[in-house]
Amino acid sequence: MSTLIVGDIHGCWDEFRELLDLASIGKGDRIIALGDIVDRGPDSAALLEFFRSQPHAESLQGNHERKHFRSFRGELKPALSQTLAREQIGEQAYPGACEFMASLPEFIELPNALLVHGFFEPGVPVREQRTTVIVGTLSGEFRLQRNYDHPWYELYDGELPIIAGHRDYLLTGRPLVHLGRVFGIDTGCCKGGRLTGLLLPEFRFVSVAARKDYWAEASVSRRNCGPADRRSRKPRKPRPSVSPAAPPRLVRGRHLVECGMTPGPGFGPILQECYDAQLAGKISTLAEGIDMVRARVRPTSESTERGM
Ligand SMILES: [Mn+2]
Repeated sequence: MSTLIVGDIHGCWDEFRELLDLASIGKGDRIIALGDIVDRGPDSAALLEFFRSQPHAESLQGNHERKHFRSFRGELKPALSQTLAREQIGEQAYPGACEFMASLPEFIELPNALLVHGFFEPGVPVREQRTTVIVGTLSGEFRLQRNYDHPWYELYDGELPIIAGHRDYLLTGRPLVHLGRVFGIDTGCCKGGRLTGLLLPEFRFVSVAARKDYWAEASVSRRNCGPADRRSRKPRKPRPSVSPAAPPRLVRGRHLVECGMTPGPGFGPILQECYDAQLAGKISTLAEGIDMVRARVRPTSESTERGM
């Protein structure tokens, strides 16, 4: 019997089915999603249905499931990704879906690995971890940033190898593996990356490419074409002009690698800067994007590259 651990699916039903086929998962095998099965992608409802109904499948609670049941209880305002998923799920099914999402565990301890959606605070036993840290909310992330000067995965001191989702640390479509003990397997499927799984007990990766950048498409089309009352009620700050079909990113993680940079958490801000420049019309070809990366990295390459 195999156990397939799956990174953040975010409503990407087609890629999830393809991953199960690729990993040759049958009814006798176990499937555990690391949470964030809903939001951003095209079919949150199908994922919820699958994990509610299949006895050999279970999911952790991610920060997105948490946002659903907390906003349903009136504890916070739903963001666009919850509003869109709620439409996919339907009003009739939504209360039950929230109840299911609230019932999901914050971690699962297997004999050979610890599974969490978000982060892990060093020196704290798993049962005493704060919910915000282990489920991966922003306040949990800020707590770690305030109190530690290294990313959590460099400080991980638990007994078992840990498998986490939530952050696409490398933005190259490849998972993060730190010292063979920490596996970060969210590889940004809903944003046009890949859906990654890890097969236990052998710790073998399986991965499929996303069919498209679902979140760019959904969020941009809703912002540009939302109901008139929604737009007029709350005027937004002017944004860089974005056409209804979000342009694909010119500069991607693999290009930073080609520029000689080592994959790491520093990739995110640089890639975002490049995409902002692209949307603002400052760069329009990959060559211009690479020039921008080189100009940004070169002046202080000795001092900054270590941080990447
Ligand atoms: Mn998450």
